[in-house]
Amino acid sequence: MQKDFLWGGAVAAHQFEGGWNEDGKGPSVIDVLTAGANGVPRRLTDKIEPNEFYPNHEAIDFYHHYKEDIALFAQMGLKCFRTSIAWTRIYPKGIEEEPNEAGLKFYDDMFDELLKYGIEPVITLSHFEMPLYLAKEYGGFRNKKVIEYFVKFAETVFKRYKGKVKYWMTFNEINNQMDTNNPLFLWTNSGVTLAPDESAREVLFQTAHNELVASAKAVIVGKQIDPEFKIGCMVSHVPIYPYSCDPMDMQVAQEAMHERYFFPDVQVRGHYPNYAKKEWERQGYNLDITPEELALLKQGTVDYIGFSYYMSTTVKAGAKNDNLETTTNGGMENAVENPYIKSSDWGWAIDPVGLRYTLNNLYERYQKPLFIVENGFGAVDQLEADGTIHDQARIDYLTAHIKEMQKAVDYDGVELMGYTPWGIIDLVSFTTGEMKKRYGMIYVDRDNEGKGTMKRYKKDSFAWYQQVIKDNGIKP
Ligand code: BGP
Repeated sequence: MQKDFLWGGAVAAHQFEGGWNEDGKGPSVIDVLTAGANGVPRRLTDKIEPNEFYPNHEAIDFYHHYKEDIALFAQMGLKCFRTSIAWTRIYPKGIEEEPNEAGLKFYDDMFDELLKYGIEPVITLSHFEMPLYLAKEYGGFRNKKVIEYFVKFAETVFKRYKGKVKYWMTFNEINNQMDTNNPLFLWTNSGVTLAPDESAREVLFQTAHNELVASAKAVIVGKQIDPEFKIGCMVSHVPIYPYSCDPMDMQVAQEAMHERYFFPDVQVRGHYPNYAKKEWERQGYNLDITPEELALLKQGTVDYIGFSYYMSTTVKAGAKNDNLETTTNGGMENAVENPYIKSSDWGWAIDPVGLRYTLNNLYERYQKPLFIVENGFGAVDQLEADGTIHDQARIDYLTAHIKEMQKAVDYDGVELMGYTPWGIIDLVSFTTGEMKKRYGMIYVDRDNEGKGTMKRYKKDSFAWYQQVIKDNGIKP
C-alpha cells in the first residue's frame, strides 16, 4: 500500500460516547431508540420513557474514557480515527443561535488528544444523530428549513476545527434511507417517519433531495472556510449479484443497483441520473426542486467517496424474500441466498471478493479516490478468566478483506485513501441495539442490559492489527 495509506478504525458518536445528556447535550433521534435483542427489533419511542432501556445513553462511556481509549488506539498504531460529531452536543435542539461551548470543547479535547499521537481525525458530520427537536417539530429533512440548520451546524464545526480536522464526510450511509422495510434508517438518517396513507417513494425522494442539497451546501461552505479540506460522501455499498446468467436476473440486479447508486451519482457527478428522473415522470411525483438547488448540487460535489462494505447480496427475478424487516441480505425484495458464501450469526453474507469487486465498480463509475470507512465482523466474543479474548473469526474476516483490498489497489490500480474497520472498540450495534454483537479489537465489559465494569481488554485482533499497520498491509 502507498506510504501515507490511512490505516485506522471507525465508530460513531452515539454508539460509543454515552453522556447522552451531559454538559448541555440535547436528545437526538437515536436517543429515543430502545434496545433490541435476540431478533426483537429496536423500537422507536416518542420521548425518553422512564422504564425503558436506551443503550446509547451510556454506550461504552467514551465521553469519560477518551484519554484511555485514544492511548490504546495509539498503541495499536492507528494513523486515523473516524468518528462523528454529535450534532446535539453543539446545537441541543438544532435551532439555537449560539453553539454549546461545552460540546465544542469536548471535541477540541478529543482532537488534541488524537493529534498528540499523530492520529488524523476523520469526521462524519451526521451519523444518525439529528436533534430530536428538528425531527419532531419540523419533520426532519422533509422540511427545507432543516437544510439551513444543518449547514449552520456544519459551518460552526468547520470553523472551530479548521487546522485540526482535514477529512470530513457529510451524511453517514445516506443511501440506506430508501429502504422502507426498515424504518430505522429513514428515522435516523433524516428524522422522517411515514404515515400509512402516504406515497412513500415521493416523500423519500423529496427528503433525499433536501438532504442532498444540505450535503452540497456543506461542501461549498467547507471549501470556503478551508480549501484544503477533503470532504466526501458516505454510502453503504452492498453489491447486488444476479443469481444466474439468466438475462432477467441480470436485469433485476442492475435495476436494484440504481437504488444504491442514486445518492453518490448526485454527490459525485452533481446532477440527477436519468433513471431517477424517468421514475419521477412515470409516477407523476411532484417534487419541489428549484433551479437554484440544482445549481448547488452541481457546485457542491465531493472530493472522495467514503463507503461501508459488510456484505454482498444476490437477487433472482421473481423471488420473494420473507426476511425483509431484517438487514439480512441487504433487505432486498427479491434477495435469495448465495450458495457460494457463508453468513455471520446475524445473517450478513461474508464475501471478501465482493470488496475487490466493489472497489473496482465504484472506481470505474466515478474515477474519484475511495475510502473504506467501515468494514467488519459482528460476533459474540468470549472474555476468558485471564482477561484474554480469542477472536480468530474476526482476524480471518479482516485478513481476507484486506487481501482483496490490496489486490484492488496493487493489481487493479484503484485509488484508495484508507481503511477504517468498523467498531475498533466494542460499541452498541446500530441495527439491533445490542452490545453482544461486537466488532472491536478492544473488548468493553458491558452487556445487553447495560451491566458491566466498562473495563477495556485487548482482544487477539489488537496485536494482529498492530502488526498489519506496522507492515503496511498483509503479505499475499
Ligand atoms: C452501518 C452503520 C454503523 C454500524 C454498522 C454495523 O450501517 O453505519 O453505524 O453500526 O452498520 O451495523 P450493526 O451495528 O447493526 O451491526
